[in-house]
Amino acid sequence: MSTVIDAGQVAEHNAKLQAQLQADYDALGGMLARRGQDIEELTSLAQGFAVAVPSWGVGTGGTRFARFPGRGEPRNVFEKLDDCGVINQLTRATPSVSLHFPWDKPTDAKELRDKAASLGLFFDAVNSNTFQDQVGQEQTYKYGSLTAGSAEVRAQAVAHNIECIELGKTLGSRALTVWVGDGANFPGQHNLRGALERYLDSMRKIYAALPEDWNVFIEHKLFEPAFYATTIADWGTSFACATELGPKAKCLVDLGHHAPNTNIEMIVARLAQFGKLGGFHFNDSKYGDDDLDSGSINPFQLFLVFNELADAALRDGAAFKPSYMLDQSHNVTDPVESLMNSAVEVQRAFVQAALVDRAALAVYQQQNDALQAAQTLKHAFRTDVSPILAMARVRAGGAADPVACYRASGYRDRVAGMRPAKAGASSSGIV
Ligand SMILES: [Mn+2]
Repeated sequence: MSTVIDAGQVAEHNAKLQAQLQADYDALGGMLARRGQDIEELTSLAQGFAVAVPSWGVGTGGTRFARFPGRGEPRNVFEKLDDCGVINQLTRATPSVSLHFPWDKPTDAKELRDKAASLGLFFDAVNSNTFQDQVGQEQTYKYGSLTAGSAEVRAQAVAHNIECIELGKTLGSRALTVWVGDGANFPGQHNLRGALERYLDSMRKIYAALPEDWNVFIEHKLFEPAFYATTIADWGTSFACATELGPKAKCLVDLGHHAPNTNIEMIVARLAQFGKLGGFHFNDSKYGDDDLDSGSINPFQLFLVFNELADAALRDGAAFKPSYMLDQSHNVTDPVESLMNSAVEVQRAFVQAALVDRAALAVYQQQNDALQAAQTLKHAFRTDVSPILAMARVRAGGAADPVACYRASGYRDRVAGMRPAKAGASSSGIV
């Protein structure tokens, strides 16, 4: 039984909404034309946007307290790919998947690559995992992995990362993302400088195993599970390590991995300026690393991040190509719906940033006209580009309204019948 949604159902859904969408699109096109902007160019731009879906995102997430699984959750990486295929089928904005090892470790990597290709998907960065112990593992990561005091633990963590690179090569990935939760819960528990020296020593070995056309992304995170001093806690440490390691090492910005009120768009500008912005894990946050749906709490911040990315793209041209990935935890929603919505919200910020009148902004900045400079950004942010996003999807074969189309398709009911719950099964962690 096929698990992707029938193309006829998508076409029928779009046909029902076609007249309404065209009217909204024409109205927006007229308004943008008066501003000197061509809606067709913006629609093409939207069609070129892509953000990777995390394999771990299609299962229900959870907190430190509990996980409440949903119906029809994928039980293995092949079923995860089916869900990712639906997300891309309806949004046409998520053609790639970011895998996480060992959760997604295939017995036959080529079979997995073929499965992805059959769904029109490919693989983005692969993620290593040295923040939990696996069955049968010799050394424990309880007291750290790449930074551990024990040489045996560090060697095991390095070997795992190199294995991820080898798997990624077979799967067609071009990057490894490394996040370590290593750190201390007590003052004095670690020698702060010594831990970072050991991290660099381990990362040099991983870096040496990277193929010529690969990157390694260093993901920083302020806290958790280490609550006193996380070794790679901030972008400054990440930048220093990426610089130390070499040109293939870059920094990955997970929006949720910062203190509340941190100016993330400025971090993005700094990393872009110095050629070290490798990519993103998009999500949203209210308090800490909440991993809420992208754009659900602070869409203006997301827009300001893309405003910096648009500026960097103008300055650096085609050479500027950070990787975009979602990284969220879906605790109370259908993960497929959350991921579709989130992909659209990130795409929305991308298109809104393209609406910024950069010539006018430069003049206001030169004139020290702070109020009008801010209004120039707000003007773009306040423009509802939904008809552009919907038209981009429909023209590419996606759904005018992905969530409505998904619900009408009965996909969740269908897979719930095919995927009976498996006791104790959970590989839906988030990083
Ligand atoms: Mn992340």
